[in-house]
Amino acid sequence: MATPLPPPELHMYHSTLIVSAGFAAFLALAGCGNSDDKESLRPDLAFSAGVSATPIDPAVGQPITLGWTVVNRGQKDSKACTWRVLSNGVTLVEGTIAALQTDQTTVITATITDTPGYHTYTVLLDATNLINEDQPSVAYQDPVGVGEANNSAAISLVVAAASGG
Ligand SMILES: [Ca+2]
Ligand SMILES: [Ca+2]
Repeated sequence: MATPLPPPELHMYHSTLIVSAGFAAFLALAGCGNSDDKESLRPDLAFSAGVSATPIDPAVGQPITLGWTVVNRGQKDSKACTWRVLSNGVTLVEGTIAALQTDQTTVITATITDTPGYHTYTVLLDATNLINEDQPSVAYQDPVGVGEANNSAAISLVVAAASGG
């Protein structure tokens, strides 16, 4: 017995679906969460410099603006994802990193206040790990860190107690 071929009308329908713009739109909408895993080129969000703070010597109650620049140094565009600022493992503030093309950057600022004392603020990129940034490509050379390992940076500040009194 020979193996029966699929019905010709089904085969034709399948081929038409693959090349249709409708299917491409469906992939873009429904496949955005996992499509990275199937490709060798991936985004890689990273800090293009460290985290800055203004002022660098804040007093208690004074707003502190943290700033950093995110670059997509991978070989594929990234979708929008989440950044967070943590102190002692607690999220102080979070926001959205816009979708970035390869080599595109975006500047992000976050304003916090804190109690007196020495504090370390850690900024996490792609904090919910929405984007697969592991770089399987052999050709990918990274002098700083690879993929998921370069998604955090920190700054430490001393917040002064209220003066006088
Ligand atoms: Ca990264
Ligand atoms: Ca990630």
